Amino acid sequence: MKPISRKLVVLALLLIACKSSTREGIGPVADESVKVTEAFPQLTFQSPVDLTHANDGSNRLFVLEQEGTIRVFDNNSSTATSQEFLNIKSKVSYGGEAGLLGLTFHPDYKNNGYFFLNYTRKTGGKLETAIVRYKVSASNKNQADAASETVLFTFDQPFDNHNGGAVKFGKDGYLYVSTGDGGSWGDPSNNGQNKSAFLGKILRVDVNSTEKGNYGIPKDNPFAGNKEGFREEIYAYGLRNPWRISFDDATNTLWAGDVGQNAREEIDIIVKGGNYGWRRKESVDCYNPKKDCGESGLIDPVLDMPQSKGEHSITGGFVYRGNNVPALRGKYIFGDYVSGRVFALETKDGKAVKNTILAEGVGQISAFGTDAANELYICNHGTGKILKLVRK
Ligand SMILES: [Ca+2]
Ligand SMILES: [Ca+2]
Repeated sequence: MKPISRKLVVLALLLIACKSSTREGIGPVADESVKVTEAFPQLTFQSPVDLTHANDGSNRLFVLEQEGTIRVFDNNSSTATSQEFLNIKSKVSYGGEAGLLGLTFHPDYKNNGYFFLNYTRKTGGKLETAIVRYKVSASNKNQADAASETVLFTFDQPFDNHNGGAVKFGKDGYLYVSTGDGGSWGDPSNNGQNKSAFLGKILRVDVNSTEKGNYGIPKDNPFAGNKEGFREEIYAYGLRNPWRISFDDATNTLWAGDVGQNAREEIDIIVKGGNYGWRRKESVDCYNPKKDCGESGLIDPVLDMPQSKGEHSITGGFVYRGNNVPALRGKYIFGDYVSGRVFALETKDGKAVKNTILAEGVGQISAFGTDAANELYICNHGTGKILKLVRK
């Protein structure tokens, strides 16, 4: 064989390899420029599942403990103590994937003191998700008024697992809520595709309206005013367990990590009215039915991750818009609860172009969160430590 034709053979083999690797997802490749370190070495939390700030200029952080407490502390690496902001353990049904799962502050928290929670509880012996509003104490900014609970809405949870759990405000001022498919295995009731169910969805409501009691339906929700019995709260559907979601305000993009069944994990960009496939598809594969699952109209993930590479429970993160680690700016930083890896996903026009492993052995990554300066933090569910990415 002449050298030139040998080169062509190598090139052809490379092209075949690239083509098949597309089926196996993008990358990932390693990055050696950053490392994970403890953000608040003196603080330890009990099963942290969310971290956020109040956008009130106070430079405090709030950490959600799954059993039913919110703790508040000064955002300073030398902080030695945190205070209990709210304790609703007596209301919360806790264990496995259930508990106090999501916290977000009203965009006008500074003036109205409102914040919102997503938690599981038992009413009449039956598990349900409650989306509620609380208010800060009038006299102590580090203490919520425990008697101020106002229920926006609730919906049944047929099984303990797949409760979704996130609550986030968009730039439109509406509250977005992620719900899981209700649980068990394989979405037995097909909740993801059932537009009459709250389960397996991203919901969107107007917390400043009283049209439905303590909230309203944005007029441009996909099923607002429908006569077919569809839930008017639905913003997008066909999700399995979008445990963590986030907004990238710079591009007004809603990101979700949707936890897979037993073959594939996925990262989605959520658009209004979108159908993300579950249970017809698990990420890029037909799931139920196993073939001819009616793929037209279903939105595939931005990033597909086969579980064979080690990821088994994806934890959605944030597009990094902070200053401390310039190399990460504009990249979607996310992780996996089981593999303990942290990734940086680069996209162009809504398509994945590169996925990088930033760190390994980070532990049980339950959530990512940001402070008022858009710096990023990682919750380690197992050790209770809050971590951050820094330049090496
Ligand atoms: Ca459930
Ligand atoms: Ca999907």
